[in-house]
Amino acid sequence: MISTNRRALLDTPISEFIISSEKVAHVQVGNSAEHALLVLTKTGYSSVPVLDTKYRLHGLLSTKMITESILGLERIEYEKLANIKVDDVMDRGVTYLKITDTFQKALDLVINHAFLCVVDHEGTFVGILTRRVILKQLKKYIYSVD
Ligand code: 2BA
Repeated sequence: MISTNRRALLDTPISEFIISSEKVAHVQVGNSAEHALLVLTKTGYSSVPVLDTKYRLHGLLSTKMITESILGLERIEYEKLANIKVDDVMDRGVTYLKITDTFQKALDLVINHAFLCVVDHEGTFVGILTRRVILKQLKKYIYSVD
């Protein structure tokens, strides 16, 4: 019985747990690092997806990536922010999930990633899956088996 429930959770499609794209803070390819820093600071998220106008996923951008790009020898060179583009500093090697992937795959990946971007069959960004949501589901499962 327990193992059946466990299998059921592991096989659950991730589509049930996604935070949909309209609720996800993001920046666009071509935005300046100055604008991106504003978005990151205002939303409070340490890292957000980088999308194009067709909502295709290009990478991830964090405050750390921006700060490192303006780090001079003795000071942070804030005046450079307006001339640096998101594309110049983002991480392009994004680990992502497909909408058809299961909870099991997400569980494996959230060990090393605070969140994962999710794309549909055409490669369009549909939202994110966060470590918080995965942990909540795991907690629910653990408390339900006795
Ligand atoms: P972080 O920004 O480093 O946030 C780590 C955890 O801190 C979050 O875990 C959440 O529990 C809490 N937190 C941070 N900012 C918050 C806020 N503005 N409102 C509510 N809670 C906040 P998770 O929820 O598991 O999220 C993991 C990561 O996913 C976040 O890392 C962030 O990079 C990204 N993320 C989550 N929700 C997002 C959204 N709506 N838009 C863009 N990125 C999001």
